[in-house]
Amino acid sequence: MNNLKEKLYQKIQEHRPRITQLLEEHGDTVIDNVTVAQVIGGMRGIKSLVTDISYLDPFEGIRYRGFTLPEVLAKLPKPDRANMPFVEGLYYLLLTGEIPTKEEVESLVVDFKNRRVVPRYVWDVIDAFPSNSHPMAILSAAVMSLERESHFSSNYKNGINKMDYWSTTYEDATNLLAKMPLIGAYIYNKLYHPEKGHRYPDPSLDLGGNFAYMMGKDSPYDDVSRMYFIIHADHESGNVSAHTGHLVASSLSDIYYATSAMINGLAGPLHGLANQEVLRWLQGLMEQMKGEIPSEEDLKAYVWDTLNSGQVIPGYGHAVLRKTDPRYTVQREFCLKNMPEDPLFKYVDALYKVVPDILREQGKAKNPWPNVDAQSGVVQWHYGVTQYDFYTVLFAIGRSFGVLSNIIWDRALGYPLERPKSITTEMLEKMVEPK
Ligand code: CMX
Repeated sequence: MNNLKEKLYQKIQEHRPRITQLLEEHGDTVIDNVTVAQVIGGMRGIKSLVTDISYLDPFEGIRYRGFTLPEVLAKLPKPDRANMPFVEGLYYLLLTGEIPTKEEVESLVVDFKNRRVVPRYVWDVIDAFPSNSHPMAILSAAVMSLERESHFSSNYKNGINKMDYWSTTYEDATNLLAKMPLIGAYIYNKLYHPEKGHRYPDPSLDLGGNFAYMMGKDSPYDDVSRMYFIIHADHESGNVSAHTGHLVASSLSDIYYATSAMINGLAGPLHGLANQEVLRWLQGLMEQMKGEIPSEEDLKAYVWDTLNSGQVIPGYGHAVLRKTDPRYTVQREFCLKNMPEDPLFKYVDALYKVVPDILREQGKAKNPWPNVDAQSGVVQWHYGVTQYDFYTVLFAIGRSFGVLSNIIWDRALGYPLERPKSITTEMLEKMVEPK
């Protein structure tokens, strides 16, 4: 066993009795009530999932294993001359709850490199897609095609012990995570730069650095990639992508099925696709302005036009958050430091000053503040990734770290098949009838 796997095993052994004790001693204790509005309204806020990987406070935003994003970015070891940490180190933190030493991360970086060879048939699957396909559809299919590599599935057929499910799931998850950036870069080059061809990985580089290299991007795009993958990694368990991954894996489908499914959920415009929607919306504003700098009145009119035509303002609002998303703030700070004069960034910043008041005045959105997607595309655009259909692929690579860490722990703690109860509208009506 490698460093990380050994540490993880130790953590799993320590954690298992806590779940057993909760179930044996408090299995019938009520911890939440459910209202009609929650049942009809997408199960908002019902406490019905357990995860120790991350927790989302409505006012503070996400914490990974108890650490805020600025703490994660400050504490995790960084490659030499980089300003953002190793993504591999984040995986260590998500799985174990501990900040790794630089040596521990460097050994994990080597392990990731050894796992990143992508079988030829995956390139063939990608190449078979028409060039006007959405990159998320291609990514999902590419991940799915790897299913035949699953150690969990082949071991399950041979009657593996339940207590060891986590071990083969760890192998599958780490193998897939090491390959995902290569698959993402291949899709990017195939769709948008077919003339340049495929770049082979650089064996000297970490995951984020190699992704930038394979995308054909110079520094600081390596740091942009590290930052991007880290801040998108997890947002507790109830969001569509994380929940889909958990749900599918709960039937003991292997992580290739589960990851492909979570990618499909992320591809919706109310979730991961919002970052491409933001760019489309900003482009519309820029076209309307014909090169002129918009006044505050122009911006307000554009926002109201969007709302009055029955559309949402992309990049604003959130199902849980009730403040500005710290993932937005991390990227804003990056922009202020590295690209303060970028025209799109200036638009985003100017909109930040008018959108929250307008959403409050409209009175529908529970959270008028920006979420992660309001900034993400702007950073990518600045560094030449202007094909905004691709942005959700970057989100998916990052999100896989959280989803897969969760699934490994689900297997370790023996979480069962997910099976909530549904009822009919008539039953609901009867339940609320005055007695
Ligand atoms: N612009 C306009 N209206 C908005 C809005 C926005 N940005 N955010 C919410 N609303 C509206 C909703 O559409 C809803 O309207 P109806 O009552 O007519 O259906 C009402 O306000 C209440 O919604 P809510 O409870 O505040 O928000 P939800 O939990 O239902 O939805 C979200 C959350 C993110 C889907 C929603 O805020 C939205 O559509 N935002 C724009 C898309 C976006 O940025 N998505 C990215 C989310 C980030 C992530 O994936 O992590």
